[in-house]
Amino acid sequence: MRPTRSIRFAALAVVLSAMPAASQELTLRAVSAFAEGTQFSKNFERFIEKVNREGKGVIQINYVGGPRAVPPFEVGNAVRSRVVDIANVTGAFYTNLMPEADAFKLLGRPMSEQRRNGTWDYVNQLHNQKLNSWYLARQFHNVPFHIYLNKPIDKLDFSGLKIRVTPVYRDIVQALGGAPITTAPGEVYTALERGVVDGYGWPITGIFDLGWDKVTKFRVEPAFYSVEVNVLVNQDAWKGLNDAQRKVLLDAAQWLEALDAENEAVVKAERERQEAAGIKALAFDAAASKAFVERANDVAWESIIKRAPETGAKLRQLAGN
Ligand code: 173
Repeated sequence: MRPTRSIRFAALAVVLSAMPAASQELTLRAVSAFAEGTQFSKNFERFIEKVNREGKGVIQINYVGGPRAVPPFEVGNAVRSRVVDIANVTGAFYTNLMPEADAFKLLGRPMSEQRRNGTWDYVNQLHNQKLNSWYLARQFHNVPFHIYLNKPIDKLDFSGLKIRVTPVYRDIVQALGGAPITTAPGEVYTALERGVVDGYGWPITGIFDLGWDKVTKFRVEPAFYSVEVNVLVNQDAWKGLNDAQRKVLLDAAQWLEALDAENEAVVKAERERQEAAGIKALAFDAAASKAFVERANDVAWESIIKRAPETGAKLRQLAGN
């Protein structure tokens, strides 16, 4: 006797539901807001390798690449609308969608602590609501920013200087009399080479990646704020994952955050490398340096709280600075 169509269909359904996890391997599409292989993409790329190694048969990540795939200031929107499933991006690049993202540079405690004291939870909620994404990991809390210049200054005053910025540096550059010009990292070299700007904001690490050392004379001391580069997962993609798939991502995220322990040595090596490349540190006395850092913090909070009164104030409370 031949099985009826409905029996055959039911049998197929049973077979499908009993298939091993291997057949359910899921692939997420990823981009980075920073160029491939450079300082602020590197650890994300290590994270992807780890997921692809440990997630065989469960979850994989297809790395589409850096800014050639999606322009840096569009990456937040791309993860929000699920043009990509997962992104490596700094909050400074999506303040158009989340003005208070500018405050993440002021959250400088180690991530292990931020996960314990409620900061991660709150920042995750903000991402859920405003970026339709899950705040999977944050990197580089212990790497600070600097202003680099091609004209010397004899006090901490940027009057008459055009300085390339992102939202990270805009308020302090303006407060000290400089003229801020916003560009993506990919335009910094040309802007310096052509003299469109006299300097730029950037972390202590990474200026060699795109050859900026060749067009940089000075680094202003002191350092300020705290780099934050986040791994965000589109929330619909996140909700669609099963427990095994989430576990692979969560374990790799924890590992990624722990890589920040390497940064102390990376920062030290980078300062030495800049010195060897002839980039001169412009340092000022202790009182002026302290005033600069305090001013940088104050103008940033003021500007964030003006744009996002409630959430900005809550972030300031969590930051404790
Ligand atoms: O300068 C920038 O482009 C910027 O805002 C940034 C943020 C985090 C890491 C590196 C650069």
